[in-house]
Amino acid sequence: MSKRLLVMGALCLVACEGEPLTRLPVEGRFDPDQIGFGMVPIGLSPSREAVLRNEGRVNLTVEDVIVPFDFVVPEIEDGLIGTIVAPNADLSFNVEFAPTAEGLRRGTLSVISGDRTIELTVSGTGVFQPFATCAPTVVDFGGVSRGQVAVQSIDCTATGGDVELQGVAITDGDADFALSPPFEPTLIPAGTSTTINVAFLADGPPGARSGQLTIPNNGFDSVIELTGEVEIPPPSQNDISVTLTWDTDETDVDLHMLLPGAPLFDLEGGAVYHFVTNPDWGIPGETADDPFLDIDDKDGRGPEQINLRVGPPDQYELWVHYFAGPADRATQATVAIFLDGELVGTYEQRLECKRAWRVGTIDWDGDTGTFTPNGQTISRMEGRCIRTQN
Ligand SMILES: [Ca+2]
Ligand SMILES: [Ca+2]
Repeated sequence: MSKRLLVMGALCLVACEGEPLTRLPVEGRFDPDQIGFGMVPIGLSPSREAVLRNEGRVNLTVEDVIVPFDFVVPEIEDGLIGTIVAPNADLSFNVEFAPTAEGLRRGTLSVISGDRTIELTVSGTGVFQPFATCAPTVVDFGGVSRGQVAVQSIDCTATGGDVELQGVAITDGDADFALSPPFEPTLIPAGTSTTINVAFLADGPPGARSGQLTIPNNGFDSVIELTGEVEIPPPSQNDISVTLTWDTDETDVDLHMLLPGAPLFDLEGGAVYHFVTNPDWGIPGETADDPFLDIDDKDGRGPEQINLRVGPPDQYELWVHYFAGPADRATQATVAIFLDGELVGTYEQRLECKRAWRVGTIDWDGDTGTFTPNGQTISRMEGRCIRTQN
């Protein structure tokens, strides 16, 4: 056989239609290979994630899934059969335990792929016991401006008898979510409901947050997923808001705001800019009085934005530095300054690469402020200017 044919034969082991020269075995396993649900009140159906790993060199096709009595795989209704798992890839799906009677259930959940059966041991004990059903099980607070607090309610209803809720707590993400007010241990009489209020404390840089609320009841945990997104507060919610834009593509111009005496490019927390995006100003550990570089544009035109929600009385100096771009092309930078939600001025300056513009100084007394423009420009060492050849 020629070398070329040998190579094609090797490829056919995994890739060719029809009958391969040699059939490689399907290899897979569940990791972990058992799921225990513990005691579950009859009427509930908690869910756990099963992970099936393809450890072979050929695709693993889910041809059938055999599920023991009182367990449920909802994804079977949703196209699980026929799923192809590539070599070294994982397939995750949910397994629910929905006991219909008291006692231990233990069985084997099997995934069939070719002549291979991959097994997962599942177990749980059904118990007759009152329980609380809590809804919704997923709470999405949506977008909330930094500094705002959003509250949503979860209702828990006692089924099958009285239920005592004790130890309700934020078990993940307690910097972003809180029980508001704190939830004291509560006895819910059978057939009635109680309300748990959860707050999303939007703080820190813009972006997604997630957490979990755990509601233990009669030895069984209800877990509520919490999500929210911190949004940039609008100028009306900031004492000081400054936006920089410029008029060239593929150029990085930067906005800097400095405390009195702090140098440009200060790394000690006296300045907010792209190297130090959220220094602790004002009261140490208090976040409301800290500035944020909320938008950091590096590839041209901006906007780039600094916000300070609760500004301590002080003088804040604004600078704009042309950090990176073509050495032979200037850009027109524009700065818009909002104090207490009002636009107090828009200033423009033409800048070449590595030049810095001292825009001026904000005098802020804690309630209102004024802006005094400066207009000086200086050269800086920092920056990357690209020389183009003519
Ligand atoms: Ca920038
Ligand atoms: Ca602070």
